[in-house]
Amino acid sequence: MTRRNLRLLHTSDLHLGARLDDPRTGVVSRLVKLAREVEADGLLMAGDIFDHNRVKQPIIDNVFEDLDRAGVPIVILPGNHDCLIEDGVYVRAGVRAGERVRVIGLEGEETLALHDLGLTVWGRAHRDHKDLLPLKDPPDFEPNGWRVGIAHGHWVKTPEDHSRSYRIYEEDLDANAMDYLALGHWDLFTEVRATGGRAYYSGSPLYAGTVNLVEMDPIEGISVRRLPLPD
Ligand SMILES: [Mn+2]
Repeated sequence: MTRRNLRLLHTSDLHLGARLDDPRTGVVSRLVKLAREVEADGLLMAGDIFDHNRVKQPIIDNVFEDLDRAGVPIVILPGNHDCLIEDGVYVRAGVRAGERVRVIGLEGEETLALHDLGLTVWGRAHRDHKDLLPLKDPPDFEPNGWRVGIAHGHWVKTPEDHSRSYRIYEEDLDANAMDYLALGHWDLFTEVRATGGRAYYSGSPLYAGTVNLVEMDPIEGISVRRLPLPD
């Protein structure tokens, strides 16, 4: 795969279905509108897109229909709230590999090759409510093309953080030779120090008010900007 200019949107933690009276799915159509406005090549969704796995079927169906309207590849990583359990949201969404909206881990895979974009995406889905180290032991990536990681977990910054679940350690960040690491689990936008590439939490659009626009240029490198969602 060869590297070409790419524009990716990165978001996480929409927590759709958190309230029975308001599933908040309007944020999905605004996301799709933004993807069209900025002519994004793809969308990365780094976990907790749904608040829980008992979300009603019509809400799930609407969300996936809306996402499909973006007209570009979308990669979803199941988080701790929307983990990949049997009868969970993603199993009930009936998403199959090869379609436009893809869920990492649904067929056991951790790596998705998006050949049209010259992009490999790696991520480890939460499969249950147990603890998980989202960035431990990454695979060998293809030598060519863009390498993007997607992870849902807690960046360990201080000794207190060692008691948290889903820990992302400094050494995991350093060991991952990725061009961009799309993180989820935190509600606020955060730039994470990493030596190998660029790592960011997008934050939840509900709290951060923005999503990340990741511009990947084979000559200029990676740049990240925050964009507000359109009305
Ligand atoms: Mn989470």
